[in-house]
Amino acid sequence: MQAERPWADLRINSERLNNRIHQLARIGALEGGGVCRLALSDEDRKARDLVCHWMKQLGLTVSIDRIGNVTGLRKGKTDSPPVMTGSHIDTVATGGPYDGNLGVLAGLEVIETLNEAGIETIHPLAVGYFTNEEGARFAPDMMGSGVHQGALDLDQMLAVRGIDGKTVGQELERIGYAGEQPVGQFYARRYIELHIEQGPVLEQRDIQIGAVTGVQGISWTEYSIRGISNHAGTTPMELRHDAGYVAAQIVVEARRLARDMGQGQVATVGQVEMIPNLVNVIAREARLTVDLRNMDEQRLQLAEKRLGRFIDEIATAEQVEISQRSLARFQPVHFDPAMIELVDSTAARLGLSCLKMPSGAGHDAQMFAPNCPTSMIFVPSQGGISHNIHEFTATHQIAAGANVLLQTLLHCATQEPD
Ligand code: HGY
Ligand code: MN
Ligand code: MN
Repeated sequence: MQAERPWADLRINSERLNNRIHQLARIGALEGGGVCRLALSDEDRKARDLVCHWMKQLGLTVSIDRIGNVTGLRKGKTDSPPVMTGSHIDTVATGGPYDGNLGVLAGLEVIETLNEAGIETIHPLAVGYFTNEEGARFAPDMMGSGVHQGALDLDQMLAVRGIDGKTVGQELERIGYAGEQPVGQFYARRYIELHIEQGPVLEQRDIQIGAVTGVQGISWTEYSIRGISNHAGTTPMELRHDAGYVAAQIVVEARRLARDMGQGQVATVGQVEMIPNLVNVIAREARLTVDLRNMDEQRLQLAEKRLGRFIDEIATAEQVEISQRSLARFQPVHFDPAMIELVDSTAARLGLSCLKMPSGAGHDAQMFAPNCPTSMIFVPSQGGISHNIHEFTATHQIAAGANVLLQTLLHCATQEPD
């Protein structure tokens, strides 16, 4: 039986949370605004050091595992598996101050609020930040949390070579975050993550909180196209084997395919490079990435199949060679119904409007979902934009989300042991 909630009126300190968000955002700050803090970069190291410093200031026991995930643990009356929250502090190269960072810092704000109120919970609480959630420098994304929860293999991930040629293992050593803690053995009693929505839904519907029902499936593939470079002026069109032209065809087809399929199918070509990339040379090679996503696994597989067929056809027509490499492949994830209800009812109790909704973006929470009751709390993104230096969520919206996080974590951490 859930005892009365003596802490029902407890609230976070919004100003303190915002100060931390802006202090952390100064690490990797870009000239015109926004943040560039690629995983395992020097900026990531500085941010890691600062968050570890805050964790220690709050009396948390800090541990670092073998892929650099960092966990701050707050003791409870029992030493049962902790109720956990967290997210990531690495960003894409043109990121904002809230993606990932909000979830980690709101977790610390919850801890500080509980410390100030002198509240001891039955179950321990943990706040974590996970290595390389973005996957922008080293694919796949959700790498650290995937290893943490046993979904990805440690040695394989340490060997991953990034877009600049360095491996994850080398960079972890270089920045001093190759920890001792084993991976794949940390089980949380519950996992709840606060994150910006990064899409337009909450703002368009004027809703304050999202109770996240799951995460769509993700398929990242890199295509390497090999044609024949030749003179731009002397080579008749019918004699060309133009890798650049084939790459462009794939870009157009990815968009066309997604629009044709509808039902939530999305497709993105975010990276294209041509070699030798010169104005008067027919491209000998081209390399591009395709990101396909869908909440339905069957439809995601259909999109992969249709794109694959198209690519085979144009390779034959242009007489080029195309090889491919999977960079990430995660199935859609459904969160725990009771945890979704808890987020929804907590928002209602705080007088906040709430919408149950899936996540278009990948998150560390999806790696916990197979192992423990998990859900997420969304707050609106202004203009629905993210992975963009103009990413913005207002202070009052952040406070609303952090208070829902506070109350859901307290609910879970003060439940009588099963
Ligand atoms: O790609 C994603 O969905 C996340 O930002 N890593
Ligand atoms: Mn994120
Ligand atoms: Mn992101």
